[in-house]
Amino acid sequence: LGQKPLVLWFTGLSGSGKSTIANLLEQKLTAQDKHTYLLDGDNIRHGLCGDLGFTAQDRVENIRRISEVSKLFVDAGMIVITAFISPFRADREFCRNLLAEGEFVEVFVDTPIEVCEQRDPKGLYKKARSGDIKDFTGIDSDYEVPNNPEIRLEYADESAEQTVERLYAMLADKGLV
Ligand code: GGZ
Repeated sequence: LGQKPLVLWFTGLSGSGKSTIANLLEQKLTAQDKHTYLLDGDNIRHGLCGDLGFTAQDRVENIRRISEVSKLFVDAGMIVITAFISPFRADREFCRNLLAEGEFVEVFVDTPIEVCEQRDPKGLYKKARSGDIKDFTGIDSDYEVPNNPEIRLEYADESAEQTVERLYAMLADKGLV
């Protein structure tokens, strides 16, 4: 296949753009005949993790399961792309430590909370502010910023397509794709 199996682990706030960017990146890699698999809330939180909510304990378990599944896909030779908030450093490091050196690529989608809250595509920030939902990341639940991500996607006022081109260039520059 001419591809290096690895996990592109996206992390960032709700509304940061993780899923949108991850989806576009997957399309781009697939168009290059790369064998990819995208894990996100749609295929994980309804099935494998359907029993979990958003307490700290449940998030830890969510990320643990996703990490183990990611490892299996990497063993199968795939480029795995994950798009979860994954707010806790220790849980991201858990996944890193499951994999071999260089197989875990942390992609921090560093969109300011003000921008995420302005976007609020599902109205969740509004509900979190009014107290209708609790334990919301960035409001009343922690997001631990990555200290040393392989990639930090700085926010820019640009289209998602432009962001993905920027990301792709960074990945290519590091020889990761
Ligand atoms: C954060 C929540 C919450 C709470 C529901 N906190 O923007 P979205 O809607 O589509 O993405 C968010 C998603 C986060 O699930 P993850 O599996 O990525 O979280 S974690 O990695 O922390 O386990 C948001 C929605 O679920 N959502 N309630 N309280 N996000």
